[in-house]
Amino acid sequence: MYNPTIESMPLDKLRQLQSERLKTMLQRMVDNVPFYRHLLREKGIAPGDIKGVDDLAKLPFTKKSDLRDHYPYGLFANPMSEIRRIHASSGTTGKPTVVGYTENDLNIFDEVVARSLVCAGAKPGMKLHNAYGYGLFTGGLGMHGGATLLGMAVIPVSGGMTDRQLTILQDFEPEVMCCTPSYAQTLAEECRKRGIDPKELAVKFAILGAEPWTETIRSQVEAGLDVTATNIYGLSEIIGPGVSQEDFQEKGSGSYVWEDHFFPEVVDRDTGEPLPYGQEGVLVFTTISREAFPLLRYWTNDICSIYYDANAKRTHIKMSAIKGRADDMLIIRGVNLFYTQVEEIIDDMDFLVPNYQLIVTREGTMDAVEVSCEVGDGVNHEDDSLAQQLLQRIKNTIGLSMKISLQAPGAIPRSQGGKLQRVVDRRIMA
Ligand code: DLL
Repeated sequence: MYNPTIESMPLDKLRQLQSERLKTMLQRMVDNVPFYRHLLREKGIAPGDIKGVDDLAKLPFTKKSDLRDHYPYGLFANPMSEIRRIHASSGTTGKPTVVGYTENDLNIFDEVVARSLVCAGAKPGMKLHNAYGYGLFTGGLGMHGGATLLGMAVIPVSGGMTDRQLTILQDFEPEVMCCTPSYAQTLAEECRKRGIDPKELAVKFAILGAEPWTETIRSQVEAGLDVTATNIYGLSEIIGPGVSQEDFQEKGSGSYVWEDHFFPEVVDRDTGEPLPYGQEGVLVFTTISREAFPLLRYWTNDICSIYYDANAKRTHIKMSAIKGRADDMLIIRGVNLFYTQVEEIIDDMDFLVPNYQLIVTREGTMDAVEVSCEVGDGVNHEDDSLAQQLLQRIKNTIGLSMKISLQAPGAIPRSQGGKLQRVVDRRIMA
């Protein structure tokens, strides 16, 4: 553990700490952020009405549209003279979401990333191959700061330039690497193509996040790079990477949410009502200790569940892997569809590998999905019986008929360093 006092704090103490932090934050919001001052006044809520985190459900949500409406700095709670860094996440449409950090916020960012690194298997003295993009994206600089605080030597490779990444992995001998899971797939595949024996690489741990991924991708990356791969989750609005992290010795049981800083709730996608632990819904965060960019019940749009794990080393709550984003959910002939549902089926079929795309088109008034997926080495992609098997399985499991187009190995675009687009939406063009 990086900070045992906090990471294994008894739950009643943790609730007290969270409640104190929430009350302080609410007062700061009302004092310094006109948007929240008006919002709470409109709802008839004074900061004093909120006694602690148990009262959170009385408070309104903050949505991405609120951030856009106050672009770029309208929700900052500190004057610019106290801001030390600005990051932004590029939306698929329109202006980016801009977030600010005070010095104290950056210290918290470093600490939660340092905790996450230890959770993933990293130790002081190790080298981190950091292949998250450096720049406005929080991944590169976020991991960098945490690793520096932990006492690691950071190799700031950033994303892309796969040849150079492989040379660095071979020659600089980093024990830990971090990048998106789809880019880790690319690196694993390139090692195989070039005859690089992963056992000869020093790298032991891979910290993967910034996009949804599945157990099959984990197996593929772990075998292809000879690493233990864990999940890191985060979003720029809340801080960046390091909102939650999976422990390398508790793989598959979910990721610890650093809830002394980021208070999580899971709510019903339609009604906004908080859901019981273990039930899947929209993940919502309240940033109880952020200074420059405090957010009340921020609607992340990410779909998962949260739960306490009695067998866990730490006391903090865990979250399941993200199934998808509510705004990425496709509604095809009335059926809700996340691309990860198709991925799970692909994972289950021996003759396929999880290199795939879903292509959404409109035929007349109906939306249709084509699954374009690679077959494994040595499998004939033109064998129609294989396409039929996949079609049938999707029909039986999801209840939808999809066009299947099996591809030869290597045909589907790979991640060139960043997040990979799994869904190609051609409806707008149609
Ligand atoms: O992706 C921060 C990050 C950097 C996380 C590096 C992990 C590693 P944004 O660009 O603001 O920030 O995108 C945030 O990415 O709301 C999720 O939809 C998705 N996401 C992030 N981590 C995961 C993950 C960074 N582990 C959005 N699994 C979030 C699934 C993830 N989705």
